[in-house]
Amino acid sequence: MRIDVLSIFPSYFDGLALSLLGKAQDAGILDLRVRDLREWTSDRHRTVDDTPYGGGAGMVMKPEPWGLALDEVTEGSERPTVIFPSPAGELFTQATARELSAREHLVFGCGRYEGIDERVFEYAATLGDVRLISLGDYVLNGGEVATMAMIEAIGRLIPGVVGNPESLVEESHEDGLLEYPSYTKPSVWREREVPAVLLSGNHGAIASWRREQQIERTRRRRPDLLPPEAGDHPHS
Ligand code: JDH
Repeated sequence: MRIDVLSIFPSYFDGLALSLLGKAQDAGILDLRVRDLREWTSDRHRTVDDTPYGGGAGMVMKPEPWGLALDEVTEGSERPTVIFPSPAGELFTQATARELSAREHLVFGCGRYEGIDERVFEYAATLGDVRLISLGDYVLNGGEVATMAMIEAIGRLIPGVVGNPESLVEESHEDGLLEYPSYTKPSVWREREVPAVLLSGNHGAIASWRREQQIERTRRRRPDLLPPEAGDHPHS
């Protein structure tokens, strides 16, 4: 998979190469290219922002550098997926990560200030499939942190990126439940004991206990993921 990132803060992405994604890049599974949007400016001050038409607070990213940058990084690409992180976008979920992990070429356009001139999204739609995606319902200062989170979530779904294939096998069950709690040695730590069932060697009992824990955690935090319980909907 090829991933291009356009940002005025390219050094944000240095950490990605250090983590598990670095190995994938060395192995040629992932081709991550981070570019400074200011490469596509031509004025003395390398300007990427301007005042908003219609007035209002803050600055807006001007379209010209974006147009040139998108032309260059999508050149010769069949049908890239162009992603603009945005607080107004569709919410990013594991299903989004899975869908995007199957694409051949992703381009992330990281906005700053109050966002990007709207015409950039229209123009990008002539080059590829455009997605406005939000990392979550809170306000960040720009698209970089959202892009890093999305690349990490997408990257670990690409075969060969995650070191331990078993951890992906477990996830691929995709039963929609949250994970069970994990423990390691020592079996007693600061007066806290590991649940006895996990030390029992009874693999059936362990599997049942873990499934119960998953259901209980899911009921507490994401009741929408569970089927309605019998007797849970009184009519009077
Ligand atoms: C991209 C610039 C900063 C800050 C206006 C929006 C009131 C607009 N989950 C996520 N949160 N934030 C982002 C994100 C933020 C970005 C950019 C992504 C580019 N910014 C910015 C404030 C506004 N504000 C909220 N309204 C309720 C108006 C942009 C993001 C993602 N992904």
